[in-house]
Amino acid sequence: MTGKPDPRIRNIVILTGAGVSAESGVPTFRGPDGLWEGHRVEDVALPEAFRRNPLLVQRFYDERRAALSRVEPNAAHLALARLDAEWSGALLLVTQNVDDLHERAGSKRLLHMHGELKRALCTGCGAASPWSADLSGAPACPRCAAAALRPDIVWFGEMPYHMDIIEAAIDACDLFVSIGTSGAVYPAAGFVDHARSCGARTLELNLDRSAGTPMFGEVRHGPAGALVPEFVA
Ligand code: BV8
Repeated sequence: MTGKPDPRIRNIVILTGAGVSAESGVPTFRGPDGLWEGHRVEDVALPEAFRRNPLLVQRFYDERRAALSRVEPNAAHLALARLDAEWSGALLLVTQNVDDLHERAGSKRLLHMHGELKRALCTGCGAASPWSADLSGAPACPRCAAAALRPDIVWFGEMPYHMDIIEAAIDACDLFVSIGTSGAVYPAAGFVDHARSCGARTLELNLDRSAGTPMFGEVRHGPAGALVPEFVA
């Protein structure tokens, strides 16, 4: 991309999923040792689950937040950060991931559509605040002091963040790239269709076939740590 760019490509939208962080040692959701293997989605990633058993849900996210200090960005994150720094056209990196590896690699033009492990949300006043400690200790909201913090994570049935910005960027993009996602969760899984209807080229970089593969104009299978630096070069 940054070497011999195609003159027809100015505006790029990139969607990442758990597969982009897999080589950093962050478990995916639906893989052989996936996160959902250890937990039923219904028990940890639904507002009802949080209401029913807040401590179980807080601990599920506390464990994942604590694990962030033990992992590093991989070659895929670093290549995307280089593209961000060098690409003169429009570029938006939309991640479904709630880890902070894209930021730590240096990506700036980045949106977390499913929230972030390192942020908390107050169920009392709705304020979001940076958070890196355990939430299972029922800490108080820094703004309203209510003991009502939850992970700032978009659960099933909740509206993903930044959808207006994301949809406008896809409307205007010439290239839509999906990296490391199973295409199992909407609305993210529907972005490729939206991009195609706007005439964009579509490329999937994924370890193996996903639910979205048939919808992409071009598909490359392999580890993100190898495919993404190749794509960015
Ligand atoms: C909403 C919490 C509306 C964060 C998550 C339309 C049709 C059908 C269903 C729906 C629909 N619209 C809405 C729904 C319902 C639902 C949904 O999609 N259900 C599915 C299961 C059918 N969607 C929602 O509820 C969404 N909300 O639409 O709200 C609304 C409207 C009005 C008012 C209010 C609401 C909310 C979705 C967000 C849910 N939150 N998790 C967390 O805990 O982390 S979803 C969860 O799955 C994660 O966020 C994750 O990001 C997401 C997708 O998973 P992937 O990232 O793709 O990971 P996965 O393990 O599945 O796959 C990994 C891939 O990587 C694999 O393909 C693998 O091959 C590849 N890979 C592995 N290693 C590598 C690799 N690739 C490259 N290199 C490697 N090394």
